[in-house]
Amino acid sequence: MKKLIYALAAFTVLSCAKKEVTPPQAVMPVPSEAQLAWHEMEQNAFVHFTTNTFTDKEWGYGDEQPSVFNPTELNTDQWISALKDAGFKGVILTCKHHDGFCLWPSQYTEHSVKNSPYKGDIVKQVSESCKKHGLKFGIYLSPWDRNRADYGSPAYIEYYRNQLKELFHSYGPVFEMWFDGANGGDGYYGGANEKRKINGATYYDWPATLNMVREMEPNVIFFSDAGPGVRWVGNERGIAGETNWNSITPDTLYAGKAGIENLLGTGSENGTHWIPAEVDVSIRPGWFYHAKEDSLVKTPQQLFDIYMTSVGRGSTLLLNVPPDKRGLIHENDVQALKGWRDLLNETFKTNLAAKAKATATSYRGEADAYAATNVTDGNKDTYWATDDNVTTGSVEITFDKVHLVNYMVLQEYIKLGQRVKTFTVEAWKDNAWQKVADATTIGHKRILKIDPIETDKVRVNITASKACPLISAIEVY
Ligand code: FUL
Repeated sequence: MKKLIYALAAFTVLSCAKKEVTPPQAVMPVPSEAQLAWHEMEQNAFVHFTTNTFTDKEWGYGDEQPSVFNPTELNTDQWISALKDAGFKGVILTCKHHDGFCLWPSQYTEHSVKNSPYKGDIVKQVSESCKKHGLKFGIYLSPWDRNRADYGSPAYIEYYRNQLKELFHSYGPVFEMWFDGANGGDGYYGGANEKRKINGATYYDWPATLNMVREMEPNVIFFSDAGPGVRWVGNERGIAGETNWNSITPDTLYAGKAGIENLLGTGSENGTHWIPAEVDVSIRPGWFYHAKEDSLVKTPQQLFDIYMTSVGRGSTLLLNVPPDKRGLIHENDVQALKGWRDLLNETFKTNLAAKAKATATSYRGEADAYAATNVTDGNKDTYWATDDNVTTGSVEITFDKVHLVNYMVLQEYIKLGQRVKTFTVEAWKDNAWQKVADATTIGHKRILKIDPIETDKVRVNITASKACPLISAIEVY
């Protein structure tokens, strides 16, 4: 009897061991924890505000008098609550734009709010409003400074770094730091009124500056054209590539400038570094407020389209909403943001796939941990996966009844790398599968608009993938 019990126990142990399925290996590169958090933010706001708001310019020359900066009703709570209501998770403020005027009373220059009629510390106010409303705070500090006499010399680099220290020590935590690559050459430069050329590759000594900032804020995400945290998407129209790899090989960005915008938009399938594209675009034609553009604020539908070509293509949107001369977000912009939010809420209200039946052509080791139901369970940390040697496969989702389908939302489990190269979507109609979409990458999120179709089941076919696909969510609207 004893022997039999031992044998049974051994059998149970063995069969359990057999069921243990190893998790998929990462496909490099993978995002850092901070980059993952950035992906999940999806929607951040940019705020452009300086003397330009009062002089009606886009690029101040640097000779503006601080006295022109005079917002009479400034209320950063009004900005941040309007942005929060629209769904933004973070805000990046132009603490200093190319004209050199500082929105905080920096001890290193007289060219700041401290010498303007408005005396207050706007960086402080914005960072505090962000804290109050639960949004993250980010900093834009223009490297190009058209006001400084020392711009172009080593002294300016020290000035720039001192300002970074002031900002990071006084207004953190800072989730993202924006390094703008623009440099138009000419400027006031303390009265020299001339053109100054710097060597962009060497003058700023970015590695040293980045290290200095990392010491103050280890998790900060650095934006620049080429990263290292996030890259520019290559245009200011709100459009990421339909194929959008989060990876890119930084050196190729500099190797040949031709076609660089396209490369930034699409990334490279075999890029060596995880540097996802950030989509920066303004709600108005300009980055700064101009009364003449009050009628040109993007409509809710235009903002929805931008959402589709940014968040819907696996990027994070950085939408600029500039305060006006009063120091308020203009009524037209607030209205447009509201209308946009309503459109998003309405479109993505009822996920027809939530808790729906899901089956797959195969799943990893036939283990529940990797079954198709993971794509409809509403948990982003679980995913459908195939065996290592299987790089194609389908997931079928069956609804309770026939529904009208307009949108598909897919998500990859990017923690282990971006994999999917191509996929199609089909809907069951008239007793046959009809192809409704044909697409390439997924990444953090892919949203597809499809021609409305009445159906009771849909199928996602992964047709090519760098390694076994890992799909964490499929939603249907
Ligand atoms: C550009 C700047 O020159 C614009 O003024 C704006 O700040 C935009 C976001 O980046 O490079």
